[in-house]
Amino acid sequence: MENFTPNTILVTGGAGFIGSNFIKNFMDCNPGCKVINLDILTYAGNLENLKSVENMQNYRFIKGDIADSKLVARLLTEENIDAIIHFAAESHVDRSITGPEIFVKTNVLGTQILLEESRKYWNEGKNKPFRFLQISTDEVYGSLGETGFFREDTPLAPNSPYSASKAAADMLVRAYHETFGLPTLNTRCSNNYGPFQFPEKLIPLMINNIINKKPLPVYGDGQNVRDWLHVKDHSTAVETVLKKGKPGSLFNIGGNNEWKNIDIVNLICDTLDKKLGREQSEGRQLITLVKDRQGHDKRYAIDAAKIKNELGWAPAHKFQEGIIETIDWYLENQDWVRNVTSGEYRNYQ
Ligand code: NAD
Ligand code: TDX
Repeated sequence: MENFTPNTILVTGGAGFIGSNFIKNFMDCNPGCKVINLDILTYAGNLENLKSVENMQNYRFIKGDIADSKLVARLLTEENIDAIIHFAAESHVDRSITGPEIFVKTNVLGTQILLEESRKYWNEGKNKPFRFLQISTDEVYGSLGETGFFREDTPLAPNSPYSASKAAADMLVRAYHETFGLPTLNTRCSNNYGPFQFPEKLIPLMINNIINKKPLPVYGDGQNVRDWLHVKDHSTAVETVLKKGKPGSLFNIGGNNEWKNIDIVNLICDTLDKKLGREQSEGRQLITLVKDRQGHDKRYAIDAAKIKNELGWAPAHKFQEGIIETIDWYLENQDWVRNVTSGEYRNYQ
């Protein structure tokens, strides 16, 4: 199949963890493509993440809301956009339990507005080559038992307000393809790790707390399983789907890398004990089993055979190396961590 080669892409949520990693990797590999980054800069969006590209000719940042239909319509036309890569979302499960409304507003309504403006723009452009790529998550499938994997045909069974909002968005993407023929793509990735992840998520939270000798809150019995993928591998998978995926198709993305939460936390503790020259097991003594997350999914595991067989994508990062590099990145970027945990970064963006 012929590759889709965009000249200009609109990335939403490009100041967040995965979006910013994607933009940097994509611009490295596609120097001829212009990247427009639309991000409202919530607590999770940080322009510090994009320092290395901010002055490049082929990069433009716009502070704005994906739910602002006029702004989206203007950007699509003004920049002659060929593809939208839609990362923008409220992304933290715990926040969706204490405050679900913004998840519906951003993840469902925001996605619908982007789809609607894309449809109008694509129709006006006499159906020029265009892609709408929805970045979704394995959490839409719900929870697995001890065995089995999520495949693309696994029924959706979201258990948190976050995953329900992502599932609703996926269904709208599907509907815009089926009803209007909009050339959509949809990816569902497993848990990402790597640099620039906000320290509310498991891995950066544990690293940060160990460094600062604070308790390590492990939910329930710590036996829940997640399938971890390096954020750079997620980026290459998204780029592959964008360029080679058939419109209307859906791809799972995963690293075949399952870990119990407690084993990851132990690994981070032991690694940091050595790196910080602390006594053996000093880190592990900080582990505190706390009340379980409500509706806590037991196990996620992705079957990524489709993207491998159809598009030839496979992860390049080995977890044992990627996690050490990630720990090193947090050790070397304590200013970044201090800024985001104090909220200071919000004063100058
Ligand atoms: P993140 O929370 O780090 O970043 C989200 C970004 O979206 C932020 O920069 C924020 O400012 C922006 N944003 C939020 N609301 C917006 C709005 N109304 N308009 C414009 N921008 C807005 O999230 P992340 O971890 O980078 O996740 C990115 C995407 O990938 C999400 O769609 C998420 O569901 C999906 N995903 C994440 C993971 C993971 O492990 N983190 C795994 C699979 C899929
Ligand atoms: O303090 C904690 N203690 C703990 O035990 C935190 C923050 C998490 N956990 C557990 C809950 C999960 O089983 O660790 C696991 C990972 O938690 P998160 O980092 O919050 O990720 P998760 O809930 O699995 O969701 C992530 O992966 C899928 C992302 O946040 C989503 O955006 C993505 O869609």
